[in-house]
Amino acid sequence: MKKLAAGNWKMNGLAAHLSEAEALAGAHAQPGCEVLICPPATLIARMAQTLGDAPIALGGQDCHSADSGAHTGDVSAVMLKDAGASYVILGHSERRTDHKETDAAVRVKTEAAWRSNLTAIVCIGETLAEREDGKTLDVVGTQMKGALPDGCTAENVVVAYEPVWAIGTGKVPTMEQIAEVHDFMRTELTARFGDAAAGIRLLYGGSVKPDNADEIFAVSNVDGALVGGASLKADDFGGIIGAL
Ligand code: G2H
Repeated sequence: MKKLAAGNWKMNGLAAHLSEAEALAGAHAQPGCEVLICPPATLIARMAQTLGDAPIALGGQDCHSADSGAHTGDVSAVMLKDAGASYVILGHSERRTDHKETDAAVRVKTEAAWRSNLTAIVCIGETLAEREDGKTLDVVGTQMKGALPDGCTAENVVVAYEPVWAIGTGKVPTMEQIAEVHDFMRTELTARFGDAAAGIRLLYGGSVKPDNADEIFAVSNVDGALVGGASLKADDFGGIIGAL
């Protein structure tokens, strides 16, 4: 399995920012792992040009469930593909909060991504209150059941565990807490998808930095990271890629 370092630029990135992607392309030469940048949709096509043949994949941060139509302000999976994307992040907790996205909505968006041959990175994770109530595995299991369609394979889906309380806060779960959830996720995937589950990559996301990437990547069933803030600077993201 190729490990994956995925950068989520969120709502950051103007044309001037393309130089960070260029710097990363110049520095990155890590066989055996895959590097992905998910910039704002406005930059995907230009970044595809900037990166040229560099071994860096591009992705969107959301897509609509329909392929086209009267949905002002939305972007479809077809459009992301057309712009040069091969991945799309779906169900990030910021979208669940800002746009009231449910697991059912994430599921139909995942199916839309598949119609366009995009790999869906489906995000799940508990809030602090849910963890303190001892409900973490219940929440994660429910989100996986609801958001993942039938037919998940190593090629069409990646699952990202992002505890909401660790996102952009600098707080990171203990390695035991990450292992507990990732082992549980693998077990759930195996129960539902059989042999295909072994190759589905499980990313950890939430305050991943160059100085904690080593220990996070050493945790069982962690197959890479979904990185927000630290993916905006080529040096930091390069450090995380180097730890894979
Ligand atoms: C979690 C993560 C990227 P950050 O949202 O998806 O962001 O690394 O800034 O916590």
